[in-house]
Formats: sequence, C-alpha cells, structure tokens
Amino acid sequence: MSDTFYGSDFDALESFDPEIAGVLLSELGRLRGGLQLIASENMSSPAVLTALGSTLSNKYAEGYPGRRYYGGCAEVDKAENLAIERCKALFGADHANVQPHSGASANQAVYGAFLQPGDTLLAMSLPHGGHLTHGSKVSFSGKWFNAVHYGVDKDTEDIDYEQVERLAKEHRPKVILAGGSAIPRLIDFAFFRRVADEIGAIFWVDAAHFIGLVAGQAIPSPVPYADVVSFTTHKVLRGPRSGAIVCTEAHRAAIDKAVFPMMQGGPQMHSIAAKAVNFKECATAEYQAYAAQVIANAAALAKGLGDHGIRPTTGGTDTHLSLHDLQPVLVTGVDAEARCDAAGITLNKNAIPFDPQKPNIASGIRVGTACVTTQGMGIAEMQVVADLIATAVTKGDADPGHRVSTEVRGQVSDLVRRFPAYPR
Ligand code: DSN
Repeated sequence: MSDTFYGSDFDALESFDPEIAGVLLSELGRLRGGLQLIASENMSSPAVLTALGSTLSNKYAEGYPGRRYYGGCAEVDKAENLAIERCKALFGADHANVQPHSGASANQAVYGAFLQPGDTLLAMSLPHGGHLTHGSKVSFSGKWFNAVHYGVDKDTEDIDYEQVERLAKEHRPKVILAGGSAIPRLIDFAFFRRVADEIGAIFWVDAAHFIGLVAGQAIPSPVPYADVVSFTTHKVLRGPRSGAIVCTEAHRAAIDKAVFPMMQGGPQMHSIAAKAVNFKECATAEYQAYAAQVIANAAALAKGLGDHGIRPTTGGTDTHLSLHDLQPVLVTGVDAEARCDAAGITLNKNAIPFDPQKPNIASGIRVGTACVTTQGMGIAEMQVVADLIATAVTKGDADPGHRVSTEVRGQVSDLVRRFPAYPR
C-alpha cells in the first residue's frame, strides 16, 4: 500500500457525510447479503472502481486524444488511448469510440451517425425482448424515427427471421438493428448481414447484454458482420457503468462526430480509465473461464427453474440470461419479483412474448448469472438457487416477515456467505 492520494477516501466521506457513507455501506451489505440475479448487473472489480473514484473525474477533455478543446489533457489522453487500443484488440475491431456515457448515449450516437429524423429503422420490438432505444414510442428513437418492429416466432419464441426478411424488403429501412434486453438465444448475425446487404442497409448490433460473453470468447462475435456495434460496459462485461461503440473503418468519422460534438460534451475520463482497466481484465484467461461459466450457470438455472414448472421461454438459453413464463405456476411477474425480494433474491419481472399482462404486471421473470458467477458460484449452486426461487415464487409472500420469506432468506444468507461479494 502506498500513502499517495488517488481520489477515494472513505474515511473522509464518512466523517463529512455519514448519511451518504451509510448508503454506500448498506448497499454493500445488500450486495453481500442477497442473491443478485438481475441480468443486466454485475460486480466490477476493485481496480475498476478505483479508476472510477479517481481525480480523472475532474478533467474536461472535449474532443479526442491529441485533439482536445482544453489544455492539460496529456494524462487523460494516455487513458483514452489505452482504452481505445485495448477495446479494438479485444474485439478485433477497426475502430473504437470509448466516450459514450451509457448504452442509451451510445445508441443515440448511432442514430446520429446513420439516420435523419423520419428515416426508417427495423428493430426488435420491446415486448418481444428489444429495448426502449430501439424505436419504442416513449423514447426519442420512436418519436424521431420511423421504427418498424419484428418479433419472435410464436412456436420457437426465438427471433422470427422470416419476418425480419419480409419487413426489411417491404419497408427498406436505412438501418437494421439486432439485439435487445431479453433475448436468451444466440443471434444469427450472418443472416442479418445478408438481409442488410440485399437492401443496402446499415447493420447495427446492440450487444449491450452479451458483449461480455463475446469478450470472453464464449459466443460468436457480431463484429465481423456488423457495420457498427454499440454496448454497455457494466453488464456481463463487468466494467464501469458506461458505454462504447466499435465500427468498421468506413464509419469511423461518422461515429466519432456523432458521439462528440453531436450528442455529448465532455467525456467522463474517470469512466474511460475504468473502461481501459476492464478491457485489460477481459483479455485474461480468468475472464474467459468466467464467461464460459456464466453460460453454463445460466443453462443450469434455466433448467432448474423449468423443473419447478417455471418455464424458460425458447426452452432454455445460450447466453447469460433466461426468461421464464410464470403462467404455469399461476403467479404474475410483479408478485414473483416482490416475493423474491422479500426472500433476499433480486430479479426483475419481465414481459414474455405475447404476454397477456400489462408490462407493469408481466407474466414473466428474467434472471441472469453474471453476478453469481463473479462471486464464484457454479452449476451445483444454480440448482440450489433455482429451488430457492421456486419456493419464494410459489409458496412465499411479499411480506419479509412471512414464514417462507424468512426461511428462504436464511438459506440465501447461508449460500452467499460461502461466496461473498467483494471479499476482503
Ligand atoms: N435496463 C437494461 C436491462 O435491464 O436490460 C437495459 O438497458
């Protein structure tokens, strides 16, 4: 340990602002005390968190390395160059822009680069597993662009590829988008590339959910197929809460101009440094083992829940997440989420394809295995987790004082004590 000051000083925070220090501590307690199964969350490393909590947060650096609108950028230029080079190497990409503040910001920049207001986009519908920023009417993307949506096939519950091709030929969108937030199966990128080429469209992949599995070489990469790939850096990838874009050389200038100055101002240099740390972590053998384990765990959890009648849509998963239909056990998504919460299990209600319920009730739950895998759990633990979820959902209650909630919470506590989050 060095006595040099890097930026973070919990003692100083605690003495000045015990209320916020208390929130930090109780959130750590929440992470350590329960099961974290939100498919879009993870636990980034102390090295990533250290870069995030650093003095790089202070620096204005509008522009790009070597081309800034502020003085004093030599040090942050080093951080951004490292992040860019590591990101390009990790994904074999021609170009990387590491400035997007989030996944939604990255997606805004892709719209800015390729579409004019009123232009047509073809994307997956939100109720079938897409994302708000993929043309939902309540998002800028649905208000400013003409979004046409494909969904999943009623029988397979996987992407309806025939519909994608039919809608592409009928509407001739400028951009075709693949990806979403509740897609358990691998996406056929070669198929999308062929359809995009046939109509002269840009092929964009929003890889936010699964990019960590690509980084760990556990699933095929969209990078060789897509014109542009946007992603968040905090889901399976396990970096800071942020975003990034990779693209082909042909689109480098359009993407860079769309991120800055079109959509964003000053980049968050602390976050960019943290992304650089994360990309270095992703290039290790340990990370590859983690990515493979995330998938093995997700498959085991999906099967375990299915064995309890909590049906996995598409019959299972190829990725880090599974989506489950609760109709066979006669429980709604909102009730399942509340019952799990009371039992120390954090997950989210989720619409399933062709859901008869409104989105705020939902007939499903979505579970992901990034956090529990980061904590070191394996397939044997996933069977236990499936049993605990099933008990909470089918026999539990939203009241934490209920007998079943208390019992399951005790078993959750025993399990996570063996696999502590952020062990000292
Ligand atoms: N909100 C994220 C998710 O949970 O999938 C996507 O932005």
